[in-house]
Amino acid sequence: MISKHGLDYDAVVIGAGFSGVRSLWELNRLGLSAKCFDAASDVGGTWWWNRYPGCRTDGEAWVYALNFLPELLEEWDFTERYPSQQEVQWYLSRIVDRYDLRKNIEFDTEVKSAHYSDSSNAWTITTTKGIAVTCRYFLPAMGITSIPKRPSFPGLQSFQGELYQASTWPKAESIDLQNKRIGVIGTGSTGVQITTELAPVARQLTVFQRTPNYVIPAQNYRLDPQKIEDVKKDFDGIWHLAKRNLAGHAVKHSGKTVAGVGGPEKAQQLFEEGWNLGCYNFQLGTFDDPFISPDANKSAADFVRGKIRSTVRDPGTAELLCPKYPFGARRPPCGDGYYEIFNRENAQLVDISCDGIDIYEQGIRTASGAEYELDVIILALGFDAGTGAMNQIDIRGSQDRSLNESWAQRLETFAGVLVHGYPNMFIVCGPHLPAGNQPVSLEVSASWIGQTLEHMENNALATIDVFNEAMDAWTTHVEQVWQSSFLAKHAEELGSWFVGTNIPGKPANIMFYFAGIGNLEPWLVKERDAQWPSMTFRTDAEILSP
Ligand code: NA7
Repeated sequence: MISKHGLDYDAVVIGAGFSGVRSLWELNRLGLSAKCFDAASDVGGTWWWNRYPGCRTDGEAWVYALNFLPELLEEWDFTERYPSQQEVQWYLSRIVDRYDLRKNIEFDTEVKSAHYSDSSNAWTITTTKGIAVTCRYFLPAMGITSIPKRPSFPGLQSFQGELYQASTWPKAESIDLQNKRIGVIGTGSTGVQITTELAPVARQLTVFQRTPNYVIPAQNYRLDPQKIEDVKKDFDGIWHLAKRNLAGHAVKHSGKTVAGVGGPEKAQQLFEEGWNLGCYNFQLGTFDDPFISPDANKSAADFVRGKIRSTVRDPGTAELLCPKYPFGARRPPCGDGYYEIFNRENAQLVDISCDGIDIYEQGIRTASGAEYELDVIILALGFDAGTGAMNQIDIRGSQDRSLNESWAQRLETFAGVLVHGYPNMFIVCGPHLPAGNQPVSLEVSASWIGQTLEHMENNALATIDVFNEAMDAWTTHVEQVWQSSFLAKHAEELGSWFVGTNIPGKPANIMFYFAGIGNLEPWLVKERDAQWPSMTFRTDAEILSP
């Protein structure tokens, strides 16, 4: 397809994960020519890279999906409540083939820079392979967890066994971890999934824990035909619920407070019910106030700590696994059978909260001198989340302004989609979208981007830029929502990736919107319905004669 605007393409998308695929479909719908670059060798984005043992979603299958056409529902066929990495990657592959989008994607190609030219109103996108293409619309769709945190352990290169980083797990089928002495560094969602999966196959599994987390059972199960039919019948209802849930999950907020249910015994019973339903039912569906009221939070935290103590037989290990900070100040991982692992003969927990580690030829050594001989080390260190992927690219907007430098001062967007001074750049999935289940959030951002592009194309508008005041108003709102939570200061101190402080030297900035899609969507809908009053548009003629 030829660019309508005399450039190489009408649009360039970076990333072929959920948001990139969704954007390509939208661009196709509008009859715009598009090119998508992805560093991976196939579609999936984070679901292509994170092929570590045990990787699966912690969002339920019915909302970990795309939902822009009725046939997607008809053909929806996940097999588990929380789909595995392979299933999610296959799902996206099938969608790409279904809508003939593969031809638009250039795999194994990393984007190096994206520069906007004021005089030609074009973005030039260059790749590390030396490709340079021009386009009118630039759509970063790189998601929030694409850049792995780099390990900086002394001696890392000297290790003579097998070394894997979870988020760049090799594609080789031949990795055999059976009966090996495995060390896992990291106890976030990734580390929890790896630990649970590998404990039964390892000869010895050693988990190096710097900070304990509140791990909530996922309560995963296989989907039987009846469940699948129920989901398909109520798909709209499920998505309606997810859009109103603070974290984009199909869980109804209960309207109950811990103090208001008639005493601690009743509260305990409700926590237990949430625990048995799993993951976000416990976190978001049991009570409305654990993330608002310190007392309610303590009740939730005590409940989980009680579960840890009653599950883990060795009291010393149980205490090490009990977080001392408030529930939710870091993202609680979901995983079935995690705490039970520490009752196994072949599993041990090593507390490194006060003890640095280094890596030597045979394994891991703590600063206090203890040595752990290992055949395999797995790093599950997390991500440079939110802004990491965009900061890795040299993005320059109007007047050569660097996005990296702008965001180092303050992370600013309008509704997570536009940034003042970066005309025609539409972020599909990046910082400032609601925290939580990304497929639901990006459905909102991608369809709004499509509507805005349609408006521009239909009205011969060449550029869009958001007013600085509008961007400031949204950013201030995101910051105020975050600061109004008593969890904010704990998260910053704990080095949470919510604020970027898990990455040494990264300035603290709230990366996500904590008031949910139900509050984000009206900002975008109002904007569209009022004909984009917070945006300035220019025609081609205005660009040629400024
Ligand atoms: P997380 O949740 O950021 O967890 C990373 C883990 O790695 C965490 O336990 C960290 O300990 C640990 N870590 C990081 N650096 C070090 C060093 N230098 N030494 C020891 N331990 C370290 O990342 P995940 O990948 O598990 O999950 C991220 C999200 O991605 C997840 O919620 C899904 O949405 C997908 P710390 O806590 O910093 O002490």
